[in-house]
Amino acid sequence: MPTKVPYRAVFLSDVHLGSSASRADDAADFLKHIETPTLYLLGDIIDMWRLRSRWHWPEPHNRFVRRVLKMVKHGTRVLFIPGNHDDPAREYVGLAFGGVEIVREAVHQTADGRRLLVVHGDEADAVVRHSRFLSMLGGVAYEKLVLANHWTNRIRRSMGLRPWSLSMAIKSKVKRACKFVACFEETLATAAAERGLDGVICGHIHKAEARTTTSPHAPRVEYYNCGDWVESCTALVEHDDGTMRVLQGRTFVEQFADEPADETTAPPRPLSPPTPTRP
Ligand SMILES: [Mn+2]
Repeated sequence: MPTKVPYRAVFLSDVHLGSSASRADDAADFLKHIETPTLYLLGDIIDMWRLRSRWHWPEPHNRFVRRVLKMVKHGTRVLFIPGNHDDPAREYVGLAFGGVEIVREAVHQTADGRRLLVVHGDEADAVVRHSRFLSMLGGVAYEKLVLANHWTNRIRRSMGLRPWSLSMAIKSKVKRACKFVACFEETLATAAAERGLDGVICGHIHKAEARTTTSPHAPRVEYYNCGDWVESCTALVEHDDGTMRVLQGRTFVEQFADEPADETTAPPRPLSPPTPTRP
């Protein structure tokens, strides 16, 4: 019997099953070593956008699903809040599949009485909310831009002009991304504050966080983001006293390293680099 660490609640999001970038195996390993009365799956668990264009479902993705269902069987209440990548599931809000309850959002009460809004977070992402098409175009457009930059510079050089630097363009893109993250956090914290709640727990932007916001719009509102299982492999846990903490999944699992492997052995990772997944 593997050792399990008990938590009062566990939150994870953005596993992106169905995408080659998903670290489903790491996520399943993590679930194997925790026990909790309540598990929140905060959206983008299944990447239906990706599956629609190409079917990809290796064994570790099943392993993750089996882990979740096993937890249900052992008495864990599992709440699934669909995200933008698994938005077809939003049509099934109010229903349960295999004991997994599908809800639009939730309010989690911590051991010390704080009430936290639990959402995926794409509600705060204006680009995604107003035009999913535009955001899909964004990824393709970026790849095209890299290619176009090469040819643009060849032409510019042949005309005696200085090459146009893509790295400069990327830097400004990064600057805008920083602003976006701050804006995203503030939007959600404000939404929680407006509803008289103490904070928010979300995913979506693949950036784990646990902090108290200090913006004038949302003074002293807690902002938690459980990160993702595409790159960072992080989860958010609540301890028995109500303390919330971001856990790095792989570091967490390493403490159980000498235990026997799971019922299924994972095939080796593909050698080709996985396709990046956007929030
Ligand atoms: Mn998302």
